[in-house]
Order: sequence, then structure tokens, then C-alpha cells
Amino acid sequence: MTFLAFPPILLGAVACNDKKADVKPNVILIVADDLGLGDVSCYGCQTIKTPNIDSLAHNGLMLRNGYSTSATSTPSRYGIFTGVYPWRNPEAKILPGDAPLLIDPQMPTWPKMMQDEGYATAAIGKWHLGMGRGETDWNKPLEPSGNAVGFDYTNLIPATVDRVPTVYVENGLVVGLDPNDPIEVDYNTNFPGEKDALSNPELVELGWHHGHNNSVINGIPRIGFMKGGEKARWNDYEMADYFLGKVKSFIDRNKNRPFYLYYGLHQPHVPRTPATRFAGSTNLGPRGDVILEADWCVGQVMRQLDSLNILDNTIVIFTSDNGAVLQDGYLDQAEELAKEHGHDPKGGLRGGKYSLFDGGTHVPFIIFWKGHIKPAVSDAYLCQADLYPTVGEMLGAQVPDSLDGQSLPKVFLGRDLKKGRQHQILEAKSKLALRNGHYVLIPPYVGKKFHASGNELGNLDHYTLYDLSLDREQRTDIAEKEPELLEKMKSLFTSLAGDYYHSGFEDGKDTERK
Ligand code: NG6
Ligand code: CA
Repeated sequence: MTFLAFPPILLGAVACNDKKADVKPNVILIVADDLGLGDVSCYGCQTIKTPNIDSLAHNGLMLRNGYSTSATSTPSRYGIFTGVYPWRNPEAKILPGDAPLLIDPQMPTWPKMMQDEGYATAAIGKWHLGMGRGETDWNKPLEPSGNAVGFDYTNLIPATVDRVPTVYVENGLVVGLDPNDPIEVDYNTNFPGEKDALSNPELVELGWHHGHNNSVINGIPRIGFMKGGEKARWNDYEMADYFLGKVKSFIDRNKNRPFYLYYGLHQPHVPRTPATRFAGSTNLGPRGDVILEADWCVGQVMRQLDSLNILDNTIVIFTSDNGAVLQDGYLDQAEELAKEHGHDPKGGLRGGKYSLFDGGTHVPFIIFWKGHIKPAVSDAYLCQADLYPTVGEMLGAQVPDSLDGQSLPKVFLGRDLKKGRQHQILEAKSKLALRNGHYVLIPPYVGKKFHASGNELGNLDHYTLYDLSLDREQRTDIAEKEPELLEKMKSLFTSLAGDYYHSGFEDGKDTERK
């Protein structure tokens, strides 16, 4: 198949979606973890350079209004793969490492749709969507695993790098498990006789700031207790190379057929553990170093696609699961060094990870497709939940009409650079807000104003209204000045999400699943 520059091939399928698309481009979705707009040089970061992500942006579509569905990982990834707002599912909260599979295997998903379209599919890297049925026995095949939601091949971190078990799970099996050294996991109490960060602080090489004081693995104290599985435990400093290796072999194995690959980068989430060759590569400490490591991984994937001659047949989407955070539980100098060198990972936005303010969900979002998407900066509004129905329509695939994600191929292909979706319900720690056009409405919530990370949560005791077109930083509440607009926004919020709104959420237990 040869391609002309920017032919209207996919729009043929768009105009008439009962017709199958003539081509099946590969789709690679790269999702970084806690990467903020201000962490990437193409979005204005001056303190570090991210040349490979920049190259995607400069040669593709760089969205300036790209959003995740949620300000934390589990719900955000749920939104990407199901196209459904995560707050509709009360279990879609930050999951512990032993949580059961969150996505019901009966649910339609983006990867399942790709399988139905004849794609080879894989999920590699950070998962955080649970696996098994609960009360997990890590020594047996985990059923259902990530494979049950549409991935032919999976190689995953069960939850986060700071949560146990610290093992890779490949197609539902713990990698490198010695049956004579079984794994046990408990999120409430330690196993008799086992050490942890509180009982044996001398084991701790990376100090903890809040949380993160249970089992100590590789000198790093984690969330949750784990026993056994010594040989299966990952090496934090080799994780980037491990997953990149899996990504490259999947691409290589499938170079001659359409493939769909989800690559969940674990950077720059805590604990930040760059490979030796990246340690000290920035003046921002480990957080900066792992961003360069992640950028390098992106470059390696692009180089491979180029050398296999499949670059112009591969759509590469790059984004982040939620906004930025500096101090997320370890003493890694992220906050101090950012301050010293003037690094603002939020790129001027208010809030950050965990926040209902824009810094929670307004994320880097780039779509690259050589020869098909003209390089452009887009102001059109696109949410990650839109990817599933949009790619579905472009392929002429079956997509349920009940999704919250919208099919926006013109935005995706850079033919609408202005408008995109009209509104979205934003979610942060089970709390909801409304963005409609360039206005944001945040309803009142009880609870503390700041997260332990220092990020502002957006818990205010009255309705607040912001005009992002004049006030990107959400500093000026226009609710009182604009009573009509306020009423309009309130009634839209009620019609879209009223049944799910409760002002009484306390931060903590009921917003994370234990
Ligand atoms: C929080 C952790 C934080 C991080 C987050 C999940 C504490 C005190 N904080 O509970 O460090 O792991 O969960 O982040 O334990 S996410 O990006 O995967 O949503
Ligand atoms: Ca995250």
C-alpha cells in the first residue's frame, strides 16, 4: 500500500461509516504517568529538553486543549479504554496492587474493537486497572487478566511502581516466579516476622515523605506488604529498558500486519529511578532524569518504526494519564530542585494531579501520522475518551452509541483546529466539574484544600466559575459577576452528571480503593 501526502482516505470512511476503511494503520498509544504540560519542551518547558516528544509535536498535531477524563491514573485509563466516564463506575478509583480487574470483560473496549478489526493488540507497561477476581493468588495464572479486555499480549506493572507486588505480569503470569518462593501480598498488615520501613528504617535508601512506608524493596519503601517472590521482583532502574524491549519485540513480530499497542510509560511517577545512564542528566534530580529517559524511549520507538519502513502507516498518540505532581511521597528533591531552577511542571495551570482545577486533567496530547496529519498546533478540544470512538469511526468499526467519548475524526486528523467537543465532565478523586466551551464550573465540595503533595484540590465551599480564554490560571472566579452564565452552567452540570454529584466527599478513604 502506498500513501500520498494527506489523502482524504479516512474521511471516506468518516462520511459513510458503514463502509470499511481502505487502510488499517497501526495505532500506538503512549501514555506517560503524571507528566505535566510544563514538563515537555514543545509545550513551553525551558528547563529540560524533550527532543523526541517535541519531534512528534512538530511533525504532527499538538493539541493545546487535550484532556484526560480524570486527574488520577486508574480512572483516566478506564476512560481511555472504555470511552466511558470513569465516575459512572464507583470502583474506578486509585487501585491497590491486589485489586480485581476493573473493566468488566463483557464491556466493549477500544482494544477489543481493534481485535475485531483484525489488529494484533498489546498492552505493555503501567496498567493500574486491576487483574484477577480479588483475593489474588499471585502464584497461579491471574484470571481474568489484562488480556480479557482485548489485549492479545500483556506485560504489565499490576498497579504503580510504588505499590506491591513489584513484579511484571505477562499474560496473567508473574514473570520469573520461583514456585518454591511464593508471593504473598497484603495491603493492611505485614506478614509475621517480615520487615518494613517503619520497623527497619535502616533498609530505606529512598526516604518517604507521606505514605510509602510498608515493605522495602530494592531499598525503596512501597505501599502495601509483600513477601516472597525474590527472584521475580523487578529492578526499578532497568524498568524502562525492560518495557522498551517488550515494545520493540511486539512491533517487530507484527510489522507485517496491523497492530494496536498501548505503551504505558511508568515515568515520571514515583519512585523516580532513572537508568544509570540518565542519572544526573538534568539539574532537576531524578524527576527530570526520568522524563529524559521516557523521551528517549519515545525516540527509540520512532526510530524502530522508521527502520521497519512503517512510519507512514502508524499513528502515534502521545499523552499523559493526569497532570503533574512534584512531591508525591518520596524525598527525591523534585520540589526543591524545581523551585531552584524555575521548573513549573504544570505549565502555569492551577492545581495539578488530584485536582479539579485544570492542572489535573489538561495534559500533553499529540497525534502523529506521517504523511496523513499535517503538522499543526490545534486549539480544538479533545478528551482521551474520544480516541476509541474516533478511531472506530475512521476504521468503519462497530462502536456503541452509549459512550461518553465522541467521535471527532476531523479533530484527530487536524482538519478542525478550533472547536472539537463542546463540553466534558472532569473528575478528580471522585469529584466532578464541568468544562463547557472555555468556561469551567467547579461545584462546592467539603474536604481539605490541599493534597499531601501540596497540589490544590479544588475543594471550595461555593460554586466557582472560570473563563479559561481570559484566565488560563483560574485565578478569577466570575460566578458572582455572571449569574446567568452560572445558572446555565449549573443546569448543564446537573443534566450531565447531577446524579453523581455529592458535595460531601472527604479526601482519603472513600476516594481511593483500599
Ligand atoms: C496515592 C499515592 C501516590 C500515588 C497515587 C497514585 C500515597 C500517600 N500516595 O495514594 O504516591 O501512588 O496514589 O498515582 O500513598 S496515580 O498516578 O497512579 O494515580
Ligand atoms: Ca498518573
